[in-house]
Amino acid sequence: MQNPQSVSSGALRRRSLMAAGAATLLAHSLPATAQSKIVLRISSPAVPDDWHAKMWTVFKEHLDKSAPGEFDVQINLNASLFKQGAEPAAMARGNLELTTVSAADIAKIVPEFSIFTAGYVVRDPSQQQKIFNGAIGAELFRTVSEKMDISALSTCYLGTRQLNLREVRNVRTPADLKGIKLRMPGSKDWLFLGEALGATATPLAFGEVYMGLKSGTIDAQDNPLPTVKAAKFYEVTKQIVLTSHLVDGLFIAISNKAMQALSPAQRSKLQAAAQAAAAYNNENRLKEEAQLVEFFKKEGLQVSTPDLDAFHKTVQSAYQNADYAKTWPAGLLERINAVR
Ligand code: KDO
Repeated sequence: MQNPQSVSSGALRRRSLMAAGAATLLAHSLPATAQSKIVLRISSPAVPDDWHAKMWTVFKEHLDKSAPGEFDVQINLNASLFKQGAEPAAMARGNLELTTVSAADIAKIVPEFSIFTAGYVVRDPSQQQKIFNGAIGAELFRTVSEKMDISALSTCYLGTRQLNLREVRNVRTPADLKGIKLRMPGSKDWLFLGEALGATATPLAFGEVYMGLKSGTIDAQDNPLPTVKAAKFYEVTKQIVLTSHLVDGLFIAISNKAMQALSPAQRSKLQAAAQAAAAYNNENRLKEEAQLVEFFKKEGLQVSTPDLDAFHKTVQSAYQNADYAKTWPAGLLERINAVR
């Protein structure tokens, strides 16, 4: 009988080769769920109740149906995996596969994208979809892919940004916001917008806004109405001023490395899932946005409409007079305006 301790190294190699072969055979005969799946890690600062958070479940379910057992979609909300704005860098390092990237995040690396962070440029959600699903989007997303190594899969309407104040104030024109500490997300494009609106822009991460409003370290924040509801900012504020200063969007994006690892069939399934997720977000958000003024009034908030001409003029001239607009490619603003 052979002493197990004295097996030759050749025999050991043969045994481990046989074991590896058996494992491969087993893997091919096992149901797909037991095999290793392609992990898709998603990170978003969105709160679970917001449409651009819920849409990730639509994405996951869509993929589970079209490619059963092929993907392991991991949804991380509330900035629990990466902090807001850190997602593109995490994707570049290979630590994250998917996220929703904002125009401001893109503009940090692709300066011409900052045109979409400027107040009163995009007119409405339908124009926004046409811009990004048309020739302008195709050109800009090519540059984004080259410079950021990520691919935009679909465009989500985040909503139209409005001002939301802790205390009621008579806001007719940007001058009435003088001295107001307006929280903005923490990058230069956002801060420029806050200042252009007439306020004192203060950077703060999304996850800290509720407490900032509650404690009074900030006087106001800006976000689309569905987010004001989902993140419960209405609980700690008394007024909404309908400035409609930014028709905001987010792009579902995947790292090129993750995309390239997929088969052509998997790529098209992923693309379809991202389209379905964005469509779910867009439809529900638009519907809810149209109903929310009534909701906030019932919650006791004052909802007012300022002198929109004054806001348009002041904000637009702030951009024209700044060096800022010089980073926008010649003719891009005119091309955007021509999209109907
Ligand atoms: C925000 O921080 O106000 C903002 O609305 C900015 C967006 O670009 C996006 O990051 C969004 O937060 C988050 O998805 C949370 O809703």
